Amino acid sequence: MSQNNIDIEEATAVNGKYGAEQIHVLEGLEAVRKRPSMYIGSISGRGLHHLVYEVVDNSIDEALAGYCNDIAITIHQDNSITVRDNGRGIPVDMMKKEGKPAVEVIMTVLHAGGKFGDGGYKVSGGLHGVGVTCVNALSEHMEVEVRRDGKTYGIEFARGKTTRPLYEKGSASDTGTTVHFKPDSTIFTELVYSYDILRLRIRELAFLNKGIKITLSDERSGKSETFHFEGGIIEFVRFVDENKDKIHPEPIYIEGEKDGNIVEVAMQYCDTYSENIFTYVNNINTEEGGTHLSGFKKALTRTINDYARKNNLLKDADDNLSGDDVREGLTAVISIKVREPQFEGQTKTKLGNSEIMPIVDNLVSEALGDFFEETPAIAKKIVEKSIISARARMAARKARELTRRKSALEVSSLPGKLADCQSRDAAETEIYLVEGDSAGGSAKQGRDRKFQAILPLRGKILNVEKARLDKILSSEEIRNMITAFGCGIGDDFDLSKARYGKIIIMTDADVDGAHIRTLLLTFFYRYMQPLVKEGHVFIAQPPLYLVRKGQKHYYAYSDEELQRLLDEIGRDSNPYVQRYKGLGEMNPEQLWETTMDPEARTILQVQLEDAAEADSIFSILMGDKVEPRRQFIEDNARKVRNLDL
Ligand code: 0RA
Repeated sequence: MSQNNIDIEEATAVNGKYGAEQIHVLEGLEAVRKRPSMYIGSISGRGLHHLVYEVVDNSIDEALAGYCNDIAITIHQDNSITVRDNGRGIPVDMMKKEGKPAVEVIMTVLHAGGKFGDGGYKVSGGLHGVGVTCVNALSEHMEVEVRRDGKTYGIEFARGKTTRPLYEKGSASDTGTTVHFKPDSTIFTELVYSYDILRLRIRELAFLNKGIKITLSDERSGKSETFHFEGGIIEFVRFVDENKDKIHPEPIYIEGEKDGNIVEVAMQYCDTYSENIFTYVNNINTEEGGTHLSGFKKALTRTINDYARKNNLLKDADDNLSGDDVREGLTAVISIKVREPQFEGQTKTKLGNSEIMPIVDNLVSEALGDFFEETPAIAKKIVEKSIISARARMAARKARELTRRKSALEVSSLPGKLADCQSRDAAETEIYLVEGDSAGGSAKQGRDRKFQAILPLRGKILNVEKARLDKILSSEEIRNMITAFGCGIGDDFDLSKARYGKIIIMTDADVDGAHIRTLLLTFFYRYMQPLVKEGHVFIAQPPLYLVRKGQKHYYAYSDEELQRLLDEIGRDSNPYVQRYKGLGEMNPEQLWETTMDPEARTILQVQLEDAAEADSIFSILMGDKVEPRRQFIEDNARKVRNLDL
């Protein structure tokens, strides 16, 4: 209490006119509770997990300021969360104007955090950077423990309101902050934390902020992992490329600072065909790119062309290598820290600051130019790979122009195998990609032709992970999909042209079906990524069993459901159980009522939680190396039915 007594007179003095301020504070918290989605994006699982990120971001800020290197996150049995750090501890001294300790103001006044900041690279410039105050407002209960000046302090809140003012708990041998909160069950529709979702973001933060040790523990399962990367984004790139064959052994690393902007790039070329650039601003994934990405691309294209010309690897008569050519097989992580980021774009994940483009461009050109001069053997390999890519691209362009010219025409150019729907409103239309012609036939008869289109696929489609665009475009199954979807492919992809709102993969519930599904997902992920990112791709869930009893019939979609069903209808009556081996065993009516009727069916939406993780999974599943694939399948064998990307 001693600390709090200092300003007691002041506090009482201002308390009179304090009524108004106090009301203002409560209004702020009320606003958050009334419209939580405006502050944390959603009240579903996404928002629930976002609460943790908000709290962790504060500890990361403290680490970026150089005062903290150890953060521990714990999921408790009751799905409450503790975040503990070894920073300076939130200040507890009395604030004269507010008449309250700083920690209480920070936790209860919206945007108060900024006042205390020392001009660091606040993550709070970001998507929902509304800080820990919102987490407090949306928690049934929150306790903050501060270790500072040899003492431990505590303060408690419920739904954002102080329930126990700051008190002294005892002594402290270190400094730091511990925040414990339980999300409000009257606000959130989902209350169970996913270890795997938190893990992805925490690992990402550990990659992006080298040297910080971040531990995630789950008391529900006993699981615990520590992420700590001295190499930072170099290790990030190594991780993404873990199962690929590299063109050069070590990632190229570029680091620099200009006008207070910190730029870090790690990049590596592999013997693959896709391009993977992950960009971050103040630890926020800038999915829509922006000026930092543009600066990087400009620098890369120019530096490689300059080197190729200077060393006669490109002749006078040759065209310049294009951006796509020099990025084939490239994995890169660009992470920059900017004091006042401006975020633009549809999802506010595009960096708008124009001053950043030349900064990244100059830094990368210079560093990469030096690297090429110092390691000509690697430079030559990269140029040669780009030249091969340019040749393949030329061939692909011809094939693609054919496809595009065809798709420009109307119905007549649509694939013969496609049974199109009547509606042209993508908000209601869906296309089923069906394994095999016979199931395709049933689906065509069973569907609602008003809004459901059917495209049967014959057998396995081409593995796009192992082929270049020209070869990919020579595959008939793939061309059929491109024409049917109508939105192009790769750099030409345009989601607004999509002819269907939902793409539904319907394969048999067996190994071949799973393989076809993964092949399709790989193709969509690599060449039609917005389809996946914006949630347009779904997986149909056909039943596994048919159960007949007398005149009645039932379906079961899993083994557990079958057991439950049999318990319900009584086993002694000897119901007839049929296990479906494939979609082909269902007649059109059955297929409609179990798998295609929007009123009755379940479909799984494919979600992309983390692009780096997805890239790694696809290169494991579809790449050249057999051992990691075997290992992955073994590790995930039980999860396969719900493969999230
Ligand atoms: C305001 C000012 C200072 C530190 C913090 C806030 C702070 C906040 C959080 C939230 C979680 N962990 C945190 N650690 C620190 C600076 C304090 C000083 O100048 O000593």
